[in-house]
Amino acid sequence: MPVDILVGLQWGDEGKGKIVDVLAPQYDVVARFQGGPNAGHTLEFEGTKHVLHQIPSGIFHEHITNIIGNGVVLDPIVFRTEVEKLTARGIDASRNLFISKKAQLILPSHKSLDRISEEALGTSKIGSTQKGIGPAYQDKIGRSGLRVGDILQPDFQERYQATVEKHQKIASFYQKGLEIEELEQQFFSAVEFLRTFTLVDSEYMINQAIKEGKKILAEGAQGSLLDIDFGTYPYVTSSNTLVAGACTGLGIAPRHIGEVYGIFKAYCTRVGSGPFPTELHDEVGEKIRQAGREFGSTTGRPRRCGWIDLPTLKYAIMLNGVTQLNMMKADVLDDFEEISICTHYKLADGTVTDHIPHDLDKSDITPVYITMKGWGEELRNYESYNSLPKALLEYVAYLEEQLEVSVNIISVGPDRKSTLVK
Ligand code: 2SA
Ligand code: MG
Repeated sequence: MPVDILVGLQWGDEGKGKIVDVLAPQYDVVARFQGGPNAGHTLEFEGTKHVLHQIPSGIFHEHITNIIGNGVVLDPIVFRTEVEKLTARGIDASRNLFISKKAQLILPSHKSLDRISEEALGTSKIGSTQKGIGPAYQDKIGRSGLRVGDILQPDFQERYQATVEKHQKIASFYQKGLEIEELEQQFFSAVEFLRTFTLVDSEYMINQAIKEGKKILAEGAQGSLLDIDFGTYPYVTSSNTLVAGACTGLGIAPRHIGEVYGIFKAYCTRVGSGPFPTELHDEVGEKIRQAGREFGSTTGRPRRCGWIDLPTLKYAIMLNGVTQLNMMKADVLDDFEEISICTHYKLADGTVTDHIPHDLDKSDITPVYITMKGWGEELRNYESYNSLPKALLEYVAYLEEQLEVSVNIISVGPDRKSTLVK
């Protein structure tokens, strides 16, 4: 049985958590392959809102095996809080959650270094979530990271100390001290808590599941334009958010990949710094932010808002090999007379292109738009895809023609039932 992969096609917050939740019941396994507590997957059902950061979105279904893969950076303190929040809602995460021994640990000093290095960048800061993601992946690639499996070793404490000493030196390079005293105690108590979970060689587990014909869904975090290689570098996260990341982040061979779900919003948002060609700095942007409740689920930061951007969407679809598209939050545009779509970029020298310049962060580009009529009515109560207002179906048909992939799901509201399938 092939492994299906779900990825965000923009800068994160496309509504991946909601789609995973809708798709989850069909799967036996849901796995996270990259990122860590910088993710915030919001699921809404039965009138309550749940935000998951590191735990896969299949956790609400008892029959699903949830795996935190080797490509993830795991913060034990955040993990503990997440598990406890689930427990308070009557969900025992330990029954169906497995964690790779090869996942990297985020230490309190990584979080401190994240803050210190962002501060040092001043106005050119990345706008990171300050969860320690960058420093933890630096240690992974620098071959000095501590992994989840290390907590089972007798020398864990010593290795921890040696790592913190190294981090201390980095901090002093910035003429700062690490601020970790308060967190250290919490960290070690959370590590004890983590030990009570099932730590596994998840690559064996996943490949065994493939062999047994189990249905597996790999759940991406952040978005394609935040990918360390292909995103809007340096304003990116520190992992491969693309489909390729699922291969290395779980130990899946490319030939096992099946369906690739590409999730995007009917408009576009971004948190943190970095280029965003279609960003709206006016009241239209503000209207989208309010209607879409566009505030970060991890940090609460207001998200930057703008129109949909076809050049970046085409790029993300190409890099991921998307087989079907899911369009989220269409209802946010209910109240707009006209909707704009960026089809191309006009470069400083007058060239019109739909390719993404490698130096998007420095280039002076002007989006080229077409406009379409809005539907001007509330979508929330629609119950079937084909009965949706004509103007919306025309908008979607235009996207399908340009993107050359079918839009199989349109989401018209936050609830599970507002997810309309073609
Ligand atoms: P980091 O913390 O090192 O990964 O930050 C690097 C850049 O990546 C962006 N980033 C995100 N963008 C959108 N959503 C993310 N997750 C949270 C959510 C965000 C939140 O799902 O709501 O609550 O603010 C996410 N994670 C990382 C980040 O803004 C930097 O631009
Ligand atoms: Mg999010």
